[in-house]
Amino acid sequence: MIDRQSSVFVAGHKGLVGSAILRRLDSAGFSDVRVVERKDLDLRDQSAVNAWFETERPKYVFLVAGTVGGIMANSTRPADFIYDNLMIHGTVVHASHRVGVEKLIYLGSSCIYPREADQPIIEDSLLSGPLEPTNESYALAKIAGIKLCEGYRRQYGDDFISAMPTNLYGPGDNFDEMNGHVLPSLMRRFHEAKDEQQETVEVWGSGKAKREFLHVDDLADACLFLMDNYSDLEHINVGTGIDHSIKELAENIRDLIYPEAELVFDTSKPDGMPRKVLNVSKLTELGWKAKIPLLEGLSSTYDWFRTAKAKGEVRE
Ligand code: GFB
Repeated sequence: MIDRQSSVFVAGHKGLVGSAILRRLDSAGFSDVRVVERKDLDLRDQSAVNAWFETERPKYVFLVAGTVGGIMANSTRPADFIYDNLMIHGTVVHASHRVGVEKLIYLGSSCIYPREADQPIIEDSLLSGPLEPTNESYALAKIAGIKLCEGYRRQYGDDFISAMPTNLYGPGDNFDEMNGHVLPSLMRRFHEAKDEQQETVEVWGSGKAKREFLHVDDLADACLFLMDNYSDLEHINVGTGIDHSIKELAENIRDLIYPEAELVFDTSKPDGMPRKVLNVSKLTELGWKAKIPLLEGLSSTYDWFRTAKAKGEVRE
């Protein structure tokens, strides 16, 4: 188990994942958690990151910073997605090595796997075929991050591990209708449609694509579990192992927010990967399982959204 009194750095603490990691570290009794604001440290700048690590000397690192977004943001901003992520992963891993960080966890994404990978996707599918074009830049940067951690372990013996989460959601998500991921984008669209008493709500694509959704508090719990229990070269999948069609997801969100609405599918928008569900047996065998069922997670996330919106605290 990693020492609860030691210094821990959470890179990306303002994001969906980073804020959930902070909540989990707090509930686990960590007493020395360090964070840094973006205005005070550009994680893409190696010399600035080196200087910060030399001053702070964290013992453990949660590397959960990055430029992220849904299918539209990925398709329209490929340069940002590849550059920002390649740089951030490189600087933080390298600086962690330089100051002798004891253990680091790096988060990839299920989009690292080939578009035609056998489902549910096993860890070994990595680099076995072409990627899904709508998120190729992001996936390539994420694959480079996995190989960085592997490289530093092979060459220097650094205890750097990689976890591959499936599609995430929860409090603190980006609820922007154009740039967010499907779940928060649809939540917002149904919420606004209800406010404006619109009869129909638009859902992108055919609705047939399938996705697996993991509540971010489950992910944060899995990250701490892996920091405590896993030290190996191979990346490890984190998910529920259960997927749903986008149509099912949209119906669940409609039933929760605005049951009178009629769904309209806009097939001019991309479906992206047809299916993307992780095989989570490796993690299950280690003793970890997701706890928050989708319907419960949808309801608590919508409660969070409404409260945050009323306070003007929703990221968009
Ligand atoms: O979460 P999402 O944007 O990304 O989901 P991916 C896209 C799927 O949801 C597609 C459908 O099948 C869309 O057609 N969809 C329906 C919508 N309505 C909407 C909507 O209003 N907004 C959005 N965004 N989608 C991401 C990658 O892929 O997965 C990231 O782009 C990351 O890089 C993430 O890896 C985990 O699941 O397709």
